[in-house]
Amino acid sequence: MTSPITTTRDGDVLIVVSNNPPVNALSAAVRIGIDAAIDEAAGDDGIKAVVIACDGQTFFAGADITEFGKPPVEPLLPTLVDKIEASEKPVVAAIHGTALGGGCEVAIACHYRIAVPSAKLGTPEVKLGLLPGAGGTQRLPRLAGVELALEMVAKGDPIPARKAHEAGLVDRLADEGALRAEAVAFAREVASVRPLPRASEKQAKAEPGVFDAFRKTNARRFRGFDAPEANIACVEKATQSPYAEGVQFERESFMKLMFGVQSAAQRHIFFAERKASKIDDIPADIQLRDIKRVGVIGAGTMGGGISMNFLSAGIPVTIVEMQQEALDRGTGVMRRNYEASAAKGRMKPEQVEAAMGALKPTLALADLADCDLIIEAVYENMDVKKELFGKLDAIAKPGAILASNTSYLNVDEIAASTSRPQDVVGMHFFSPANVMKLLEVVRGAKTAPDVLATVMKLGKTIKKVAVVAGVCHGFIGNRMLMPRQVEAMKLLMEGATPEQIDRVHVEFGMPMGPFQMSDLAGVDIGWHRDPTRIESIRDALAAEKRWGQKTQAGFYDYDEKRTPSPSPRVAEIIEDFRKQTGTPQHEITDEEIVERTLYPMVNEGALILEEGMAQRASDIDVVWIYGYGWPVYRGGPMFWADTEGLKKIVAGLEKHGFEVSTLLKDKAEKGERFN
Ligand code: T1G
Repeated sequence: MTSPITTTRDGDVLIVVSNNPPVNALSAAVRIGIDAAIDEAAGDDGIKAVVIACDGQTFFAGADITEFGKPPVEPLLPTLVDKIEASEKPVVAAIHGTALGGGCEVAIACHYRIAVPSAKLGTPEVKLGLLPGAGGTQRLPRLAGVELALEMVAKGDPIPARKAHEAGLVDRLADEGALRAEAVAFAREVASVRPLPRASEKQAKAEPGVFDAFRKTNARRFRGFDAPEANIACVEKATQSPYAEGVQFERESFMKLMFGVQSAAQRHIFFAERKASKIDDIPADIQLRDIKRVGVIGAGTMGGGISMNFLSAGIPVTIVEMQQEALDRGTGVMRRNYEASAAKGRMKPEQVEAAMGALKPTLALADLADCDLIIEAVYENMDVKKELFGKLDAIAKPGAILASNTSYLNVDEIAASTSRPQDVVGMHFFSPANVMKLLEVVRGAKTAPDVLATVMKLGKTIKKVAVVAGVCHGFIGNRMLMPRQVEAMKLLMEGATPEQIDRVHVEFGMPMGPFQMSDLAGVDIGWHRDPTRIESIRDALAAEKRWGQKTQAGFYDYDEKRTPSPSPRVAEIIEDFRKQTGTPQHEITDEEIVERTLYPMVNEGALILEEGMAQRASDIDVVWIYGYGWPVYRGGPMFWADTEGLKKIVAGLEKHGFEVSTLLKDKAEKGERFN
């Protein structure tokens, strides 16, 4: 098999190039090739310097994650990077694209680094539940300083080459398109400079208290995760010990994380997110429809947020409202959102103008006639949606895709109100639509393959994580939310408090519990709006305008800063219902709350798989990570069930009288996993 590494000579400079698509992952073959090239340089007096570069979209984007868990193949990356640094001839890294993880570690083991301005350097291992395991936590603080090293390894976000250059992580910036030539010239320039600059020989100095201050500042962000603290401890070690000791500590810390559940969960989600974009029964090279202009109906919170996704991706939008006042309000909110992003430095002012300039507000539905995709975000009522789609059928051009943003209604029924059901699909955005990454793409019975593939690809274009869902009540996410909410209400009736149930969920790692979520979304959502009809605790709250945060009272009381506190009035309402219904009370443990609110979600997920409403268990995990904030270090409901053990899940469900799905029971009996 040909090596992905080739070497060529440019005079006295050896150029080592990796061609290992798609991201030049540092596979065994790449490592072996680089190792041989370093030997070649060492053994040839005619070679005075070395350049390491990559073909394709990027410099090495990290260790090859697909090799994790397999028998290691020499040379391991830590060995290789030390060998590069130990070279007696200068080695120059020529960086384009994203030098990430092991790729960044190769770069900082080189004596010099030259990069194009569009390049980025990063150590995202923490996002995989890991840490840079090839000397990165020891070289980075020595090369770029402790503060920047902490930001890079503990948060995992890449930095632009210019910032790296300012920090001394990159020695020189090259012109875009001239990287290879400038790298060779640079190598020739430094060929005889001695001593060779070796990061591991530098000192990493820290201001007193810098580590604890960093921990304190980021405590909320790191809550529940193992890897951030492990990264911080390694950088701290780099300021206290020589490189050899520090890298040993790093290695031990890396192995502990690698074999822990959290990293397995986070690596699972890394691949699951990418797998979700694939549609099993549609060829990847299917001809897609061209989406040049998008129409959005409704300029409310959802319609405005949906529109921003396309405008930010450079796709013009025609947005329709029924009243001028609502249209103006909606477009005003969009502008304010963009301006807020610009104020935070996330956008340039000219980008705000470009986005708003590509927006065409109108009161006329007929103005959607030139749109290639029309998304409705109107009132969540089947009759309203069917009437609207009937009108769209007459207005939209042939081949236009008609999408509903419904969060649980039957897309087939909506499609049937048109003469083109093959062009109808669901696009369920999560609120706020311009922020939440999840997009459930609901495949109708008659949705054409190219329509589905087009919308899934468009999801990636607008930086969403798109997941295919089947037509069922609530699709994937909301369908699994329902049993959780039903059981949470039952637990209230039987003796638990909203605070206890929410605490269990927050301690589990959720951003908030069921009742905090209700108060945020609105206790009155789906309420029949008749204050005299009180058939549940929720009706009683809604009847007293305890609609949640928006009325400073819901399941909790809220102060002007929306800080929640337990509500004596809610306790009374719950007590009244317990008495009225004569519900038997019992001491409810945290474990029972987990078994009765989280296990039924797994059961519903299994039913979703049984019915073919999701393509794969990992898609369900992706939905809950990106749509509801399930802690990524637990890998999603189905991955978590695997780690709990399906037998334990089945036993817990049966203990509480739930009917266990066939698929879940079968897998438990056979000792199988969902993922
Ligand atoms: N190893 C193996 N495959 C990888 C990979 C990697 N590091 N990175 C990406 N892929 C695959 C990915 O699964 C997909 O496959 C295809 O490449 C395109 O990826 C010792 C231990 C580089 C910014 O965490 O962030 O180094 O679905 O769709 O949008 O200290 O990929 O086509 O079959 O994401 O252009 C650290 C992870 C590893 C970087 C490109 N590195 N990758 O984004 O393409 S651990 C990372 C990314 C490590 C050392 C430690 C992104 C990207 P398929 P893509 P993209």
